[in-house]
Amino acid sequence: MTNKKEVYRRVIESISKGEKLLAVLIDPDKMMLEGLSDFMLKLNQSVATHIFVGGSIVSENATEQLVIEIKKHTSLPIVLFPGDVSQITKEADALLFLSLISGDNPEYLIGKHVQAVSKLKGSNLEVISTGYILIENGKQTAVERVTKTTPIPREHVQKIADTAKAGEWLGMQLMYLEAGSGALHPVPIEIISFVKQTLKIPLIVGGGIRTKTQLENAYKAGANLVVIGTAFEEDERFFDELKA
Ligand code: 1GP
Repeated sequence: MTNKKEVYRRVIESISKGEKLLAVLIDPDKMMLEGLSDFMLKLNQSVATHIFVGGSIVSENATEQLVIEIKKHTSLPIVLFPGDVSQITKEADALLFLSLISGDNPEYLIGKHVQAVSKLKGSNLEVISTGYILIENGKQTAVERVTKTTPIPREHVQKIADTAKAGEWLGMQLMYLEAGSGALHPVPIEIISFVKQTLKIPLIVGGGIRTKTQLENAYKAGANLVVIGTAFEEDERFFDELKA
């Protein structure tokens, strides 16, 4: 059965029209359900186009409960961005089926994926194969700790671009350049534009983006979709700043 939101097809369509996409990342471990309706009110009035749900360490069932609640407040597509198989829930619209291709931990290249299959079979979730590249940002991030992988140094631009291209040639549908949640430095614009030149698939960029200028710079450099979590978590007025 086709998922009615057709998330990937619409991403491609938006990009072909020159639109820039913004995903608000909601971490089930940090978002209190009591605060959700106010947060969603702001989100719905903002320029956000997608809601990503996920985190590095999330307690069992928290993701499903949160997605059910979010759905009551929005018609935006809800996309799982899971740190672990336990975060997969059929309540969402789509799933980023992430391969951590910057690292060499087989669990995050194929192991978790195999475990996920029994949860995905029979669900209506749209599965979107996504290459995930962790780039060093100045401090250790949760992804690094949890996955026990080393990010690619920022100065290894060619290696980052080659990793992205290899992912595309392996058939991945999206490529995600990640500095890590709460990163000190977002992915540098030079890296975004260099990677973008080599890729045909859409480019996602996230981690450490806290200002409208950083967001615009990421788009100018070639990001098709930007993911922001911490800046909204820390201050919901950031939703209004982006409109101004
Ligand atoms: C993390 O890229 C996302 O996986 C978003 O990062 O929380 O720093 O915005 P921030």
